[in-house]
Amino acid sequence: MSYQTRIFGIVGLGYVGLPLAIEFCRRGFEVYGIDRSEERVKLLQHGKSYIGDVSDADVEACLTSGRFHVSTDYALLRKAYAISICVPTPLRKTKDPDMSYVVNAAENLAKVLRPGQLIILESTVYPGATEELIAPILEKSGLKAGKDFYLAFSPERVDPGNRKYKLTDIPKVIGGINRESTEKALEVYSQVFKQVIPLNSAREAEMAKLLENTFRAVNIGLINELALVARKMGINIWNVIEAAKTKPFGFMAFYPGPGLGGHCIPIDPFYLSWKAKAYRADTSFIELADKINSQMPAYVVERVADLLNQQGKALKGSKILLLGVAYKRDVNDIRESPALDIIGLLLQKGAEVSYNDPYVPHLECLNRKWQSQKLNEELLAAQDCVLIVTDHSVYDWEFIARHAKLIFDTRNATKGVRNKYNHIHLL
Ligand code: SAJ
Repeated sequence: MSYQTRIFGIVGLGYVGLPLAIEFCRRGFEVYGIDRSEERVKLLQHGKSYIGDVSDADVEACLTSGRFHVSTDYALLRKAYAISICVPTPLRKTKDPDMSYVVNAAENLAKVLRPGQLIILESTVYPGATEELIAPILEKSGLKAGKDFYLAFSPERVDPGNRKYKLTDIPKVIGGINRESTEKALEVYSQVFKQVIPLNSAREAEMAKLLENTFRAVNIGLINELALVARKMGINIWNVIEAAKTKPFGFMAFYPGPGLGGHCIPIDPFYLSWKAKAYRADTSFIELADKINSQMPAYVVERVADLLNQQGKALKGSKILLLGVAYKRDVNDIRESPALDIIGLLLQKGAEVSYNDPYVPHLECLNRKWQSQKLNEELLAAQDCVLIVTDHSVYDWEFIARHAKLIFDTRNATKGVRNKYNHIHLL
């Protein structure tokens, strides 16, 4: 590789872009990271990370190498050979894709694009977005996509908090808008990722990502529905899942929960269903899974109300402590967390709500500022119901079970201690 191809650019230094920047820098690339947030740029320039999976030392080491440059100015990207776009692709309130961040990045890139550069979109988008939306924007530079510059899609597969798989251990799928674009992207990414998987088009790569995450959303919806069915039948769904898991093939365990949180799973399937509508194609599984998953917070509140009712208590005026507000175990991210819906519903019914989450010291939601309460005997004993929403590994379930009067466990977190207590109830 000649020198200039060892210069890598990244637009968007969030939970996807920053780890990618660090990895490329570690591999000896000169890295130019662009973010629109002055604050983030300043933090990085001072060797500070704001992403859980990236330490200050990681950032410091890259800065010390002299090969890590961070700025808000896209002009620096003129020096880069390959440039990865890692900006958010959320949903609008109407559950339609919000492509504004990607469009903004592409428009800024078009102003600095040079012949021979390679652009790789990593943000999750609908099938066809790279070719139909991004390529024309970049061609405002006067350069032709696939000929004067190269363009590919490579889905981000960052799994926040996952200690088992390092970023570069996770195979990297790549699809270019033409063969040459795929080959150029493979050449670059194969220097950093252990395994790169070339596909025939950007659309295949876009669709692969949506399949991965729609698969999860639909299966989580399935197990949530079966959890409600099993409960009506007086069957412990958690034991049933453990039994089904003993089958060494043809089964993958999913678990019921309080709802579907995070920045991927509740969102990505709607990029697919939105585009499918343009082809008059049905995506009823996506809609159905969303309907079931979205109803889980209300179901949880209904169960808590029933449990209190059995003690002659109304939800109104009862003290409810949520354990965990993050969207999943051992992360500090509250995006789309079902805990927020549960808090809103409990407040609507007049409950006195508080929370503890060691990963989320404070929370702003429902026009209120909340602090994570110190988890001790007094706090637990004072509750009419302790509601386990996120089963962080740090929780001492024996201690919690011993001091709480009533527990509703939406994660089967108390499986190791439940047999000693009869005040613990399961989703
Ligand atoms: N959830 C359940 N039951 C399950 C699994 C998850 O209720 O059996 C809930 C979680 O509590 C959470 C939501 O679903 O609220 C999403 O959980 P997730 O395990 O899918 O975690 P995410 O959102 O961090 O998904 C990411 C995805 N990674 C990328 O998009 C790059 C996903 O593809 C990964 O498979 C997933 O991490 C993972 O395996 O951890």
